[in-house]
Amino acid sequence: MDNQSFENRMRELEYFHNLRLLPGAWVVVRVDGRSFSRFTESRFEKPFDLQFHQMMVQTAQALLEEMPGVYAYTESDEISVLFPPDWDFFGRSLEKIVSISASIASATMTHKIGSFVCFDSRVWLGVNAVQVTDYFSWRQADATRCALNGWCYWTMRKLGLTASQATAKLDRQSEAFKNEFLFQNGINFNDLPTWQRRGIGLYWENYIKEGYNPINQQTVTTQRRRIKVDRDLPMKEEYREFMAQFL
Ligand SMILES: Nc1nc2c(ncn2[C@@H]2O[C@H](COP(=O)(O)OP(=O)(O)O)[C@@H](O)[C@H]2O)c(=O)[nH]1
Ligand SMILES: [Mg+2]
Repeated sequence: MDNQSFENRMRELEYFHNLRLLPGAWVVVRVDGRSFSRFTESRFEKPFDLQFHQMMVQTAQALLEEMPGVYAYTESDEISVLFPPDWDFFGRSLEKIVSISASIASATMTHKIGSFVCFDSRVWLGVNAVQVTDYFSWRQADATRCALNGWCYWTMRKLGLTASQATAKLDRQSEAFKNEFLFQNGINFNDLPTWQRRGIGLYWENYIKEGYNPINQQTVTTQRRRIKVDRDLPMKEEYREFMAQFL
């Protein structure tokens, strides 16, 4: 067997390497922290820790810049990044996209948090703008549901219930029950910070940068791009309308 056929035979066994994302489809890459509850429980404020979420925002920013995407959304320990239909990162190779996104997220968060953490990554495909809007509404609804549940769970724990008692008490309970439980304990869910209830969005914005030209001693202005971190996202129908600017 010559070297070339040996080379080819070995390459053929990189079986999934030729998988490409559907041309012309919208792409969302979602990374999720692996077993984050294991270390967040002892190291961070519960149910929400501002510092932890600032590190998630920095990780989302790294993904938005490096890949590069048009919109990123983070809630809990996950980040979704949206890419347009003509996005051509590594020729839309699935293996490259999931491995590089997981690497960027893991490296950034490890650096920020100061201990080893990792993320998994997956790809979601949308064939039109409505599906993309549905996707982000879905993740936002998950954020709201988890925030309500998390606040109830940790309020119960602080009242002395064990993990299994609190879980059992919340099992299959309605939203109204959970809101009322919090209210009885001095927490108005709707008054909690917006970022906890709706998640955080990141997107590019243009701004005017002023400079000084020492040669002709004049002020010059240039248009630049930077990432805006939006901790005050709208919700439900308004969020769907807000998403239209990226689609
Ligand atoms: N203490 C704390 N934990 C958080 C915060 N945000 C997310 N988490 C944790 O991240 C977990 C995310 O859920 P999931 O991905 O299903 O859990 P995993 O499999 O352990 O990563 C939550 O259950 C929380 O334990 C936060 O602000 N504070
Ligand atoms: Mg996780």
